[in-house]
Amino acid sequence: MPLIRTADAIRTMQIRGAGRIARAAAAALRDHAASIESSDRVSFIKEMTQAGDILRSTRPTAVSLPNAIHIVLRDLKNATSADDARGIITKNADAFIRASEEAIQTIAGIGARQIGDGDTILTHCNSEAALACIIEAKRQGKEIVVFATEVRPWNQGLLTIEVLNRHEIETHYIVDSAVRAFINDIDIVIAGADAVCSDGSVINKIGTSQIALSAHEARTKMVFAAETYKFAPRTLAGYTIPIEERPGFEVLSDEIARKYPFVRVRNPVFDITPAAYIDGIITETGLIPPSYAPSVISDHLGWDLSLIGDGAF
Ligand code: RUB
Repeated sequence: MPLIRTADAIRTMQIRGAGRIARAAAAALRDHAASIESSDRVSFIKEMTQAGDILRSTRPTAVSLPNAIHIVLRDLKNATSADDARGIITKNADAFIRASEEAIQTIAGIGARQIGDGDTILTHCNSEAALACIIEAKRQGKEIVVFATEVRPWNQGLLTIEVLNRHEIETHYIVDSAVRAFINDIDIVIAGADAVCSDGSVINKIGTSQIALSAHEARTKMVFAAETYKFAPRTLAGYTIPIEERPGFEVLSDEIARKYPFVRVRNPVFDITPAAYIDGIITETGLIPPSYAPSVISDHLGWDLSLIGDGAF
């Protein structure tokens, strides 16, 4: 898919979910690099940097997106020619996509061990990492039941129940506000992540933090499934992650909204679950407590404060 079309598809949420967004961006950069005719090294690198900026500006919250762009473009300064730079991008993009898919498989194995035979699991939004854990538990022969939320206003829960149904997993579909009514029936909550911050908090689909609060109150285990490219280096330097707020018409049609000129719809699409409400984060490097987030950023991803400037992410 051409770069501009990928950027549009991410912006309009035809491509959505932090992992899929990251892989689509990596593939778009690789394909864009192949399509550039210039043989001039400097203009090639300039054009690829602009391409990265276009993709980065599509959605602000999922850190997997800037992380993927950084990984694909990071070695360009060492390129000796435009052809060399193209080769580096292809290699980095393919390696990132492969590593992302492998990470989800590893997470599935670790996450499935968190799920007991006979367990009832709650999941929110549509996370391929969280679903991979549930599907793997089912594959291992565990008898499981899943509660899946509706996820207003985009109804990503419909995508989730399609996947669960395809894997013949018994599922209860509930409105978001019914979570607390059912929380005592739940053994474990498994959600995905758009960003993991250095203080161990996790940013995910709006409503996740309310679920975490309910789970905490009910002493129900709450874990997140997150590949390490969802950890946010900038948060180590004190930067915060912007929470995307989408247009009001996604919640209330313009036709109704026009009748109420004093009413303003607010539509933040992510929220922050504090570390205190998180029992564990399942990554491809293992099941870790939220307090390990800084070490994932510095030891595993290789970031330190000197590398995190205003120009970085
Ligand atoms: C998707 C969402 C998902 C995370 C993790 O939000 O919040 O839970 O991105 O997903 P949106 P995954 O639909 O607004 O993109 O595990 O697939 O990366």
